[in-house]
This record gives sequence, structure tokens and C-alpha cells, in this order.
Amino acid sequence: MIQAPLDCVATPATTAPPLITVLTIVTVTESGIGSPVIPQNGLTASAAPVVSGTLSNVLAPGQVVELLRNGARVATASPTGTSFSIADSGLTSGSYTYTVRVASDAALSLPSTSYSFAVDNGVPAERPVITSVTDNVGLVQADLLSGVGSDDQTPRLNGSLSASLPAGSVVQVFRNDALIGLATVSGTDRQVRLLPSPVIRRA
Ligand SMILES: [Ca+2]
Repeated sequence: MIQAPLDCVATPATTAPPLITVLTIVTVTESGIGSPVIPQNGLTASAAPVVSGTLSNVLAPGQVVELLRNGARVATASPTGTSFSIADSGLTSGSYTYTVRVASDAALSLPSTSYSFAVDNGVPAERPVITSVTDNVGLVQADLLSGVGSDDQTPRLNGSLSASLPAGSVVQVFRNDALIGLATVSGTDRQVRLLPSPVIRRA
């Protein structure tokens, strides 16, 4: 019987493991309630997106996942499994592209494929005003004067905008500081009309 020579027995590698090169950004979400997804090439008002993705295998000791925003490192994470989640912050209106890479003291991996989107969270230039409130119930039907009572529990708000709204923008309507709906806006004449109308009940 012939025995295998001892030098055929596998020995543990003594060099550092290779850097993981396969990273994927799966989603970028808005922070907060529900964490809605920001689509690739989409638009968001969020100043603090959360970048989530996967790794081809777990990180070796000393390795971290780096988040790059427009090519500059902005945050790192040390996931213990094969998925990661990194929160960014402080985004102002503009265009952004995220990539991720694995880094250690010795080397960097190639960056992942990119994930791009736009942020619009500045103060809108378009200014809405309420021009009238219409009562169309009962014997007396007219635009309401400020301070005058009405029997219309669903008065219609009419208004105008200083400029046409860009795509994706809405006019929110508040009653006593509570959001009650979105105005219907016709882009050409910039008229604002609230549908459905708010319900007002007398005390
Ligand atoms: Ca009336």
C-alpha cells in the first residue's frame, strides 16, 4: 500500500484572502416611515437615503463596505453577513450616483455598478395662493368672504400658482395645519382646485 506524501495535505492559506469584488446595490430607499424605494434614475425629496445591497460572500477581517457618493467616500459599514445597509445624510437638491466597494488597509475592490437618482428638496420657487373659497350649497351660494359663516360642509378652494409646477410636484392643502389633500392643478392656466373638497363641521 502506498501512502500519499505528507506535502499533499492542504495547509491553511497564510496570505490575506482576496478582496470581494462582487457587490450589488439592490435598493436605495428614503429614510422614515415605509422606506419608499427611490427608483434608479428616479426623484426624491429625501436628504438621507439608505443604500442596501448584497455581497458575494462575507467580509474578511479588516474589510469594510464603503459607500461612494459621486465618487467620494461618505460612509462605511461592517456587515457580518452577505447583505449591507448604509445610511447617507445631508443631501441637497442635485444629481447623485452611488457605488459601493470593499476596502481594507491593503487594497480596494472595484466599485459596484452605479445607482443614480435626483434629489429635489429645496424650497419650491412656485408659490401657491388661495384666491377664493366657494360655497355651492343652499339658498346662498357665492364665494365666501373671510369671517362669514357658511352652510357648505365641502367648500371648494380656488387658487393660483406663480409658475407652472415641474413634473412630480404637488400642491398640498392644509386645514388647521393638518394635511387634507392635494390640489388639482391645471398646468396651463395654473389654476388650483382642491378635490376632494374638505369637510367643515360646525362646532
Ligand atoms: Ca351656501
